[in-house]
Parts: sequence; structure tokens; C-alpha cells
Amino acid sequence: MADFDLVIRGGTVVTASDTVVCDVGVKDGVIVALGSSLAKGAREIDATGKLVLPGGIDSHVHVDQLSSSGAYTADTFLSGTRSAMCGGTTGIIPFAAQYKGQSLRQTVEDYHAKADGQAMTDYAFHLIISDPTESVIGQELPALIKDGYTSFKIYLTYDALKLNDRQFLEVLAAARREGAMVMVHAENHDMIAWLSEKLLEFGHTAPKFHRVAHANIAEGEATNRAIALAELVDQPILMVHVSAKEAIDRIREAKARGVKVFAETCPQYLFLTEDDLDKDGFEGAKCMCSPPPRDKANQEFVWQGLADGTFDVFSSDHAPYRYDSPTGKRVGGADTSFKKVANGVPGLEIRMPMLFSAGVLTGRIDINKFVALCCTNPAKMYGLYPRKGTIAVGADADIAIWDAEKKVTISIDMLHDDMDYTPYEGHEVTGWPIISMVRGTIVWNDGEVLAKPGDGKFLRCDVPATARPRGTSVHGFNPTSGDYIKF
Ligand code: DUC
Ligand code: ZN
Ligand code: ZN
Repeated sequence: MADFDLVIRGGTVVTASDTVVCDVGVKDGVIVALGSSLAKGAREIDATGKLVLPGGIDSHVHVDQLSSSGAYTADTFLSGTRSAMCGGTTGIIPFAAQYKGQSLRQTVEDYHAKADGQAMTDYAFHLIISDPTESVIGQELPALIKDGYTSFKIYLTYDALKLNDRQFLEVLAAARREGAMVMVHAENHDMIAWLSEKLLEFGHTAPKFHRVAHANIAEGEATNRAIALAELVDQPILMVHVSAKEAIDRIREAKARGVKVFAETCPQYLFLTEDDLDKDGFEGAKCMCSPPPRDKANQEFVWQGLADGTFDVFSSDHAPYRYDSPTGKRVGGADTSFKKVANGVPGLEIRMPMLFSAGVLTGRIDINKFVALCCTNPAKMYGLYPRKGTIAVGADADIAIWDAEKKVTISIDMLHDDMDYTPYEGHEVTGWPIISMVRGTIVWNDGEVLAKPGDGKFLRCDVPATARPRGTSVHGFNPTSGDYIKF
């Protein structure tokens, strides 16, 4: 009898800290040995000359979700996870989105019903909290955190979702009390609403004006405010989809002061610019997301932030709204004003290959940082580490084997989501995963999808160590215990 179910032999194994040529032994879906000349496996993969990476964790994904604009994502749990694994991502964390008046528990059950029997990779859930009532904060959240939903997103903009500062403080205090990570969509709502109104008054309706309405300074202000509120409560936060220098600078400063603020950015802020919103007619809507793609200089600031550790996580913010659809980009009408276009771009499948090609192969980031940003840190931020996000004895055998020389021209025809466009049509990349496996089972092999709907399992998240407060307050008062220490 073979010692292992599977041995991946002779590949270059990469983690967030090390790069080593060795074999990987897998049994019962778990990595059980790392070393040279491992005994025989029932199945063997020769990975000589290939990279053996942890499967990616995409920790910012919208699937089977109704947006606040009324648009509906094209991807279900089936097509979303299928697309993920074909690009080397073997675990996703989408959102269970609460609507005002809805119980959080019901929200979670609804999303489980959507994912059950559909997902091809493993998945966990973040909660979106749009209605932080006393019972939501006092009863539902604590119970859900105990059940493995240990992160939630709040919005500072969007009419249907936004919290005011006081509500945000209540959510932060609940997260501190119970142990959870708070993700923040930081844009100043009134600045955007006011600018939008003025733009429309002057007849500026084209997609490119979305970028003008969502000014850099609106992101900078809300980022600064979110950090201040989190510091007041001494609760770690994670700033999602950061795009502008004005926000990056605030995050960098806060980190330097020892504040536990984490940050995420996404492909659209590296590979799209405001010029992509300025295409003929309605075409620019294909690249509309919030915050919007900015200019070349801001792209460079995002690259710097990735290289210098200001960013912890690289996610897709996959928000797949079809271009030519009344439930997609055209939800507000055929050639509607920028204000009514569904916000979001797809990116689950291209997230890792595009960063690998433009980041690792150019030397902007090293391969260990690539693994940290795409695999290990997302698992750490949301309580899935060390089960997920690394190659180590005892971890699930979620692994992607990459051909670092494979050349691919991205186009909608070769992607595996359910979209009718990609904003990256024609982009050329070098490096693509040729095999992905989830818990030791090969799900993507040389261009073929092998997983079945329902192979993916729900993951309960632990309280992440990253969500632990520092224990120091800026004002001597601990709002969760009532303790007061006079300085
Ligand atoms: N902005 C969000 O906040 N979520 C989904 C996509 C987008 O553009
Ligand atoms: Zn957001
Ligand atoms: Zn999002």
C-alpha cells in the first residue's frame, strides 16, 4: 500500500516565508509530509520546473448577491468557484448581505441555501451589516461569531447600506467584545452625493464622471475617519478596495503609529485607469466600480503600497454584473447616467495570474510576498489559518501548481465565470496555474474542470488573531468593559 494518497514531486514549494524544492505528501486531503525523496504515493505528480503554491484565498467576492442598485451578480456559487479554481484560487469568502429590516441569521441561512450543493471550492462568509439594531448587535452578532462568521463589512456610503459614525462605533465595540474583524468600505457619502448632483445638473452623465464624483479625497476623508473611530474603540479594522494615495497615506501613517489597521487592494487599481471609463458611449461602464480606477500616478502608489507592506491582502472584489443586461450594468436603463450603473468588475480568475505576471516577474514584489498577499494573509485576517493559505504539515492540501512560463492572452472566451465581458480583454500575462486541488482532490487539470458542484465545503472561521485589540486606548476608557484608567 502506498504511504500517501498523492505525492507532488520535485516542485518549487513557495510559502509566505520560504522557497524550497521538495516533495509534498498528501493523505486524506491533508498535507502530511514535506521533504525530499518521499515514499511512493497512490498518485504522483511530477512538478519538476513548476511552482507549487498554496491555493489562493479570495477574501472579497460577491456571488449570488443582489446589489443595492437592484442589479444581480451573474455568478452563482457554482460559476464563481469554478472561475476561481481555474485561476489558482481554492477558497473564497463572499458576503452574506443583510438588507435593512432583515435578521442577520436569516441572511446567513439564505446564503447557505444558495451555496449548498453548488460550490466547487471551499468557502466561508463575511457578513454585511446594514441594519445594526439592538438585537442585531446584542444577540445575533455574538451568536453568529460563535458559529464561525467572524468578519463583517460595513459601508460609509451607498444609501441602502451606509452606517453613520455612531452606528459604526456600535459595530466596532461589538467586534471588540466578541472578537471579529471589521472590513470598511470607506468613501464619504455626502461628498459623492453632492458632486454627483452637481455633475448631473450640468449634464455630465457619461461613465467617466463616476470617477469625478468618487473623488480621491472622498476616499481619503472616510479612511481617516474610519481609522480614528477604530482607534477610539481600539478595534482592528481592514480597509477594503483601497485605490487612492489619499487613503494609502493615512493607512501607512496609522500603521507606523502601531494602530491595527489592515488594508486590501484589487487588480482594478493596478490594471485599469480613469481612461478606461472614458471609452465610447456606454463602454466605460465595463470598468466602473467603487472606488473607481484612478490615474497612472495612483496606480504607482498602489504598487508601492504592495511592496512596502501597507497592503496586507490582494483580493478581486469580484462583482460580476453583465454588460448587456437589465439586471447587470444597465439596471438603471439602456444608456443611463453614471449614477445608475451597477458598480463592480469581475476578477476572480485573473486576480493571481495578473499580479504574478506584472508583480513577481517584473520584480516589483517577490514570490513570497505574492503568496502572502493572495493566500496566507487572507487566511490569517479571517481566521482560516493555518488550515488554509499555506503549505505546511497539517494544512489542507489546497494547492496550485503553476507554469511560470505559460503565456495567456486574457479574453472572455477563456474565462470560466458567467460574465459577458472582462475589463482585461487582450491583456497578456505570463504564468498560470495548470493544476488546482482542493483538499487533495484535483479540480482543475491542464485546462479541464474536474470538480463537481457541491465538492466545496463551508468553512467556519476562528476569531482571527489579527482582530485582537491592542489593549491600549487613546482616552483611558474601555467602552466594552467600562474600565477607566486616568493617565
Ligand atoms: N463596490 C463595492 O463596494 N462593492 C461591489 C463592487 C463595487 O464596485
Ligand atoms: Zn465595497
Ligand atoms: Zn465589494
